[in-house]
Amino acid sequence: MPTALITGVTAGIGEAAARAFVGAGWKVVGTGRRADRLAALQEELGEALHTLEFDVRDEAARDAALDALPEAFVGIDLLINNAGLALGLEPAQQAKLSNWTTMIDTNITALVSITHKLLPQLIARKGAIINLASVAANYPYPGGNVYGATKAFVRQFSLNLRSDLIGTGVRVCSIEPGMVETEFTLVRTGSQDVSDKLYAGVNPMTAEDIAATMLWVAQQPPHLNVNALELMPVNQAWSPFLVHRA
Ligand code: 8X3
Repeated sequence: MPTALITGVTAGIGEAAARAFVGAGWKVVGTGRRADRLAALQEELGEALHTLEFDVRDEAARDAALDALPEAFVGIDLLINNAGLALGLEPAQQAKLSNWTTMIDTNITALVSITHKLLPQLIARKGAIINLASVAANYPYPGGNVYGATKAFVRQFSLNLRSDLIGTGVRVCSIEPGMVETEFTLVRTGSQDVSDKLYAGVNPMTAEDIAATMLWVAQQPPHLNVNALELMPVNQAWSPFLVHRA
């Protein structure tokens, strides 16, 4: 049974991915900050899941947890870098610097750091990495400023990893979803009402949709690498360029 390490399993896509991979017969190491949610998921998924409580930005806590994994979960075959967030939709000139640094610390620094830590075992096991980017990596939008830039980093880091890892057998994929109804917009705006209105009538993608896509990517034959996959709900597309007239 292969083992996947999934960051951020306490909600949304990460939680759905933990269910999907356990359901497909994988062992899962699931990380998150919220102990109550980790315990509920543990209760639900049983012994195929091992939960680790830490903030991905806390390298010391992360290393202590990863270095003490029980024997059955030692050796990661697939790293799913799911943990990440958006904070704020204000224009750059009104944004809080602390929101920007939190997004950079979580979406970039923590992702790079855990990838660096696990690369030796992923190479030894000819494993795989699935990084959660976003359509915001590929298209600018008002208020996307640092969030989109962090996801552009995730996409390009994924592609560059592939260049360096050629010959190792390690596969790397950047998953780039558009609108998925999760806690994402509540976290971004602090308002359940704003979140509900954003998704109303859109029939957005679900966490389960993206988890199923991740599982499909992981289940491809070892000679095939899905470099990047961009997904949107049918009811989301692009807008014309903004033009300001004086
Ligand atoms: C966020 C995607 O389309 O909700 O990663 O801005 S979208």
